[in-house]
Amino acid sequence: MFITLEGIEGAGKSTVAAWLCESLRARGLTVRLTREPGGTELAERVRRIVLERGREHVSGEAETLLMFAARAIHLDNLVRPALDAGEWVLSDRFTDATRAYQGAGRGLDIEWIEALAARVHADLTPNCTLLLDVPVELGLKRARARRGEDDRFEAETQAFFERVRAGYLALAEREPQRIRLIDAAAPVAVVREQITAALQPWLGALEGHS
Ligand code: Z5A
Repeated sequence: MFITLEGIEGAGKSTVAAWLCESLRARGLTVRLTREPGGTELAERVRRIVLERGREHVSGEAETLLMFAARAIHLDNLVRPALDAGEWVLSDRFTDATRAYQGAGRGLDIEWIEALAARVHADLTPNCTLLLDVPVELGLKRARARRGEDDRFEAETQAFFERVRAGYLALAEREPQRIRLIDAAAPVAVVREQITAALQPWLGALEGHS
């Protein structure tokens, strides 16, 4: 079972990821909690490169290729081996983030992004993607209340995050079976209830087997 969490910054992905991981483990599942870009030692090094605000210009194309480089390393060294071993993998972001940030946000050619996705993981699509949706103003307010220095994405404009959010919502409309829309402006307890309900088809099947 491959579950991904998506949303703009400050949507609450990390908060939900830690709770969901514990709650799945409490059901006796072996769960690997990971994130993108990153997740393995080498992919985390690529993450630092792609997020840092250096002096050199990083084009949208370079950014996209770095995301897929980190992803290919992450898939080979963590995600595929864990799934092959029967574990559940819970990833804070995956390729929908590239579609939303580099595609909708930066305006890069979506067909090029899909071609890279097909090349890197034609064999793998998340079973379920939880899209934590919040109005941009609320997400940015939550994120800004918490962090230190801005990385390259955190320094982006509100208009950029509006395009990213709209990109995510369009993906959810296109793939409603896989991408479950969660109202993440709600209190944490209500967000958790929505997630438990979204995962019920899989959790119910587990209970049926126990
Ligand atoms: N990126 C990309 O461009 N392309 C790609 O392909 C990939 C990524 C994979 C790093 O991602 C950047 O990489 C990201 C997109 C880009 N940049 N941005 N933006 P990241 O996931 O590591 O970074 P992030 O999105 O900035 O994470 P975040 O700001 O930590 O957001 P979050 O994990 O969704 O939020 P949180 O830390 O769980 O919660 C934020 C605060 O809100 C915190 O104080 C919580 O206690 C609070 N919170 C959470 N939920 C609630 C509720 N329900 N009510 C009230 N308060 C809450």
